[in-house]
Amino acid sequence: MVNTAGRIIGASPSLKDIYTTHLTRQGDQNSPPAKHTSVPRTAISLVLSAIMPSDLETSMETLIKVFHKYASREGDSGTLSRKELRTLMEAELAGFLRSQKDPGAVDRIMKDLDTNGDGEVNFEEFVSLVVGLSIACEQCFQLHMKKGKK
Ligand SMILES: [Ca+2]
Ligand SMILES: [Ca+2]
Repeated sequence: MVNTAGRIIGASPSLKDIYTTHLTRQGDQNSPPAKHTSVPRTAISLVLSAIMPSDLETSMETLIKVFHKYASREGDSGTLSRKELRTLMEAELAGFLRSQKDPGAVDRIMKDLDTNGDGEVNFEEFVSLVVGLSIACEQCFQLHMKKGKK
């Protein structure tokens, strides 16, 4: 009596067999069990998402890249100093900075962002600035849409 595993090892399976066995096993982990026709589609979408990230994935990557571009300029390469935050805001958030009448806006923002009080802005603290501004922008967007409908 030969079990399934024995047959697979003994019969030197073709590449196609290995491929379908591997993908079927992967499919089994995600219910409902994948039919053979849906397996290639899963493989294609995995490849596509690696080549063509979504808008949101691209935005997240951009956020990380922008942060590190400025954070790596001086001192700790993983955090923004006051000077690095100023440079980042002048280059990347120029419109927002212009809208702040207060000449000490960057210092005030720095103080607000630095929740752990170490005098530097880490990525987590930086993201709260982006989230805050995004929420404000989205509210403007909603108002604009409502006006457009009337
Ligand atoms: Ca730094
Ligand atoms: Ca901090």
